[in-house]
Amino acid sequence: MTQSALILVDIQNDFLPGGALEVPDGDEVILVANQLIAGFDLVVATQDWHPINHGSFASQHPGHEVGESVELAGQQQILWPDHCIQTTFGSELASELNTNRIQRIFPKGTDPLIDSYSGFFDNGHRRATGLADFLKAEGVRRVVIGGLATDYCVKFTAMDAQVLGFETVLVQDGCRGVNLSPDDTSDALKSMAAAGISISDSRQLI
Ligand code: VGL
Ligand code: ZN
Repeated sequence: MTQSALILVDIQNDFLPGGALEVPDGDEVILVANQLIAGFDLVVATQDWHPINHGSFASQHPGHEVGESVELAGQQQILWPDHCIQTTFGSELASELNTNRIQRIFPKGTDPLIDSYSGFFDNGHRRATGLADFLKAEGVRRVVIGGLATDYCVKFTAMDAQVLGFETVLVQDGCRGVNLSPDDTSDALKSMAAAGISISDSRQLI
């Protein structure tokens, strides 16, 4: 039997309504995640885990605003509000999420000089988080992905999973997008589908 893993991306307080980088209706992914969790032997999570001076924060770039793009250590970087600062409430996984069966949590975005949208690698693909090695060691061949946000961390995680050779399934109703531009989420879904990722629905998977 194909070993499947569920990857829950960044279901953290700061991405929920009222959080520092709120994703519209982001809280709606929690119920879907909890339903999915019950159906998987292997569940992992990623956690955006920034130091207080992270270079993706607009606060670190005087004269620049949230949503602008700047160069950060040689790479283009979109500026965000301060979010998911290590050990703060905003960085904690959502309290309503059933974390009992999450075997391992992979922190990312810890280097102040580079962001990490993907749960597998930083945005420069320089350093791995260990997620790929972990999944391979567990014999995983198929990954099912949900969480926040569809147009950033979910998309980059899914794209890397597909390139790494996992059969990759995106749970459309189990994720929500930031939509800095209104079409970002639908564009992200199109790019993922074009890359060979299956766009599915929790009802087909539970
Ligand atoms: C995310 C922007 C900045 C995400 C994380 O989880 O999608 N987006 N940091
Ligand atoms: Zn972040």
